[in-house]
Amino acid sequence: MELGIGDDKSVEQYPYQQGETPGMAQVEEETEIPFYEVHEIVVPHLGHVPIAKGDFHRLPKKVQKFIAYYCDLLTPRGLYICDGTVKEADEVVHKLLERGTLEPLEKLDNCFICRTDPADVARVESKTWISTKQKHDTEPDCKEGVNTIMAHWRSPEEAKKETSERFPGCMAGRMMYVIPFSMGPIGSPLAKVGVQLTDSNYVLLCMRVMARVSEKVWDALGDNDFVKCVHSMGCPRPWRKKVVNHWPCNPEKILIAHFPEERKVKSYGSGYGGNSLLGKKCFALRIASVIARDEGWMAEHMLIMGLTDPQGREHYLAAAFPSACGKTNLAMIKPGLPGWKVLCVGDDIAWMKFDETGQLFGINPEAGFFGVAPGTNWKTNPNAMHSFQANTVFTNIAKTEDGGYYWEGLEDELPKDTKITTWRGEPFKIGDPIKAAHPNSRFCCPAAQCPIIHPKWEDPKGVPIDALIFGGRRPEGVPLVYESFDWNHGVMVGAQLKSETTAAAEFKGKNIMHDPMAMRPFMGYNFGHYLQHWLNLNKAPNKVPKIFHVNWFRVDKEGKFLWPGFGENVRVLDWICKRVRGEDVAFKSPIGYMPKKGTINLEGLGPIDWDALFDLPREYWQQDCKETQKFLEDQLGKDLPKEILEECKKQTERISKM
Ligand code: GTP
Ligand code: SPV
Ligand code: MN
Repeated sequence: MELGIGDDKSVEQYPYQQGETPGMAQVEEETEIPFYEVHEIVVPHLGHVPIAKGDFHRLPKKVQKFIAYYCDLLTPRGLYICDGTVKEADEVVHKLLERGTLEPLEKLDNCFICRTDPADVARVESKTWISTKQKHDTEPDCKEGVNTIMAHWRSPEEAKKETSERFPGCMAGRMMYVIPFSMGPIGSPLAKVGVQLTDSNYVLLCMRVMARVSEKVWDALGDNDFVKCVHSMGCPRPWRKKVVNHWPCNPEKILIAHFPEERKVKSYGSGYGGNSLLGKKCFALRIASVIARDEGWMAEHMLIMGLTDPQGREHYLAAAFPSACGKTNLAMIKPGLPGWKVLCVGDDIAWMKFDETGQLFGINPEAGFFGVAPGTNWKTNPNAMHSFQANTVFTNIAKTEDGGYYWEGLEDELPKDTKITTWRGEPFKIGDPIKAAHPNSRFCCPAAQCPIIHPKWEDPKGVPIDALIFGGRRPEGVPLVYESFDWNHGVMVGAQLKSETTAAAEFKGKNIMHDPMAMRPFMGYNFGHYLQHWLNLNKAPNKVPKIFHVNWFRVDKEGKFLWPGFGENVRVLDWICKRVRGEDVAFKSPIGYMPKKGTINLEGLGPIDWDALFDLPREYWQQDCKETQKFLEDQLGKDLPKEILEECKKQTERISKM
């Protein structure tokens, strides 16, 4: 039989309906399964799963067992062991173009648009959960009647029930792709290996960009353990539901399940971003945060950048902002001040560890950017624009008649009469009242294409982190920047992080939501234990960095941003670097050290209302402190570290004296 990687013809040979595969429940994942013949895996109870590509017997034994188990359970029509090469990507692209899943962007080099089923456009937080033997390992001891907003727990029994309603037979008639990947430079002491099984070749294309997919991963792995990632679109053949946009998915049954004790992720029903590129949020944050706790390091939702001032002094900063709050933008800003240089190490996730001298080092575990498209233009983020002119997969953006990209934010960079097709395929002209691109449309491009990628971005040791920054979208009350008094206060500042909701998840409307440490959707374990882990890091010989809070999004009475943002944010980073060097540019306020008037360089900016940017409305902060403390007490109950409660009380006290 010819095994095309995307052909739809071989359906009849796979008569099993979902859940009907005979006998599969009798096979345990870790049992020894006999293998013979080079080109077939023989799985008891199923028969032969032909191999379309790759040498199964070359794989580490643990990987062979993992694959064999899931071949048996998921019943794919063939196995495709990926090597991560350009040739492989070209082959997959060709198939996806043929099928209509991808459309070329003729104006660019090797760039494509994918339009998903409009029912599958963002992370689905309500279907994302974590299963551990003990509930308390995942969920804090909330106050009675309160539900946790952080990690959501399922018992092993419930998890088993929910996964076994979905996974058996779910790849019938589809190819199973085996993706070996490294989060972090292959072989770095800070890197970790994962293997993802998926029935989506779009996911394969994006994984190849976002993680390091290569045969070298097998050698780096050897006989060690790896993070097991299983992903299916949940549309076994024959599939009798309507497929929209050549994007088979199963939105009613979406499930993103994490098993940190087994270092495993199982994702079903969605092909979008954080739901399906399992190396990203699922592994590099949820599973990795657990590994980090066990091994004494940190897995955080942070960008990393190197900032060099006109005197040639370089500082490395790591910043945690919730989804769609400006990480990608800040990570690669074009500084609005002459003589400054920004180099990007990572735009979304940081893995950080104190070395034996006590210096914190960080790596970017990813290899690409999965960035928000709307709002990105040659003015706001030219470095991102340069990064996605080639070898990029765009998802849910609009297309111009001449084969270019379009989204909200590019109005001024194209002729007004440009003919555009929206992400839903409708005709569109600039100024029309509908949105051309989905608000969560994304570009997925290699980080190496960023013109300001840091020469050390793949340094196996990482880069030395000098400061940690938290921030969110806070339209009122919160100043442009302040510095925490010390580590414990800084951890409290992170724990009280809030932001307006965004399009990156399924929430509707704009509300201010708590997003502690920018980790609310990405926590892998008990949030109280996580805060304690942070607090515990402040011990000899560790030299903990200073912690700051920024807010680019404060508005005036008309709702206009008070701060120009983007490249001008370097002026705030300049102040932060001064503080890192211990310069006397701050005064003590009730919420932390704030800039002395005039110590942020505003030269050439035009009118800036300093007083409005730094005002601390007393009532607002009284209310905020009360609300924050209640939030933490409700959410964490007995798990609220006493140091954090203490910091809340001290802050309330300081504010009452304002
Ligand atoms: P995720 O990738 O979802 O985690 O988002 P992110 O944190 O990387 O956010 P990103 O940099 O993509 O920015 C999200 C949106 O915020 C975009 O529409 C940006 O144009 C806008 N934005 C980013 N930085 C600024 C800023 O300094 N000021 C203002 N006003 N908007 C900004
Ligand atoms: C986010 O939502 O924070 C993202 C997009 O970066 S996703 O990868 O879908 O999680
Ligand atoms: Mn981003």
